[in-house]
Amino acid sequence: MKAQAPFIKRYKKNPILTKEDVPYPVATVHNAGMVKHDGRYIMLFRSHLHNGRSIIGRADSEDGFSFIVHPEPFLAPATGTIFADYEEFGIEDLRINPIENEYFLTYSAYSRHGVRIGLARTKDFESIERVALITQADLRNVVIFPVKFQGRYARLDRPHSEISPWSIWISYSPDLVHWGDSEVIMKPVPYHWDEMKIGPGAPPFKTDRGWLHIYHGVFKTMGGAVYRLGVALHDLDDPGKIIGVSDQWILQPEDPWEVSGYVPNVVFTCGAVPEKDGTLKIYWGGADTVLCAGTAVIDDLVRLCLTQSRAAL
Ligand code: BMA
Repeated sequence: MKAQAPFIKRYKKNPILTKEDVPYPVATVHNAGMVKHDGRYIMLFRSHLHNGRSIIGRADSEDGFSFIVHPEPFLAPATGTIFADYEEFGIEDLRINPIENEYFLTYSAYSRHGVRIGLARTKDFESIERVALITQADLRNVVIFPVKFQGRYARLDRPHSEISPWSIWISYSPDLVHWGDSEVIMKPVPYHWDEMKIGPGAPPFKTDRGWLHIYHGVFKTMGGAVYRLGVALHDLDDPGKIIGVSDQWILQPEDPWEVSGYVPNVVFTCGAVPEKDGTLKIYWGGADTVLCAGTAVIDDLVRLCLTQSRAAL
């Protein structure tokens, strides 16, 4: 049976978080890492400050839809360490990667040297330790699989290139700090909704049929770029092997706060929460201005990858 659109059902009270909900001055609230920790939903969201640079805030929720923002920012650019040199222009688009009873946070660190990825760790979201900068410039959107494959961690990322449209790569590591054996595994398709570039979105999570990865794809129009979300299924034992990629997008900008805002026509995800009942809560920034939520049936997304797939490469 074919899975039917809409694959993501928008929460009826979107947007779920705006700058008015934040108790310190910010211009936007978007692109949030998400996790369910000890039964509570924790959201680590990006905000532009009024100087155009970004920091990360924290909000908590009992039900995954109504969030209360903490009075102070969660993470701001580092000072006084090696990280400070690379976070000078701000930190953005944090992902929460659950690995071995800990959470590894991957975020974009911007500076005069380009954009790199910072890795930090926390067990409780109270004390956080920065571990390392795990990429050179220019690479973004790092998500890490929750388990090791033949003794090595695996991540998806997106290097910049002037020769080829920006694509999704995989790399491996023995210790989460040193990464290698990189390979390109998924590329945009010409004259397709993700023709301009693609990049990892939410950290992949396990299903019976494979690792499900929600990614973003971009199409350039006369009115600017349109950011949409798509879905791919990776082999359970070999995450570098893609079993299927949905030919169709699963979400596109449609609500007024997705179509217009700081950057028009953007839905961008950094996090989703799979639930025990087989549903998924997914979170996205609308027009780089507000945060939205929706739900999906995980099996529908898996079926979409298996039955209506385009080539990965
Ligand atoms: C990407 C990133 C995201 C942003 C998106 C749309 O390149 O910078 O943080 O949401 O563009 O502006």
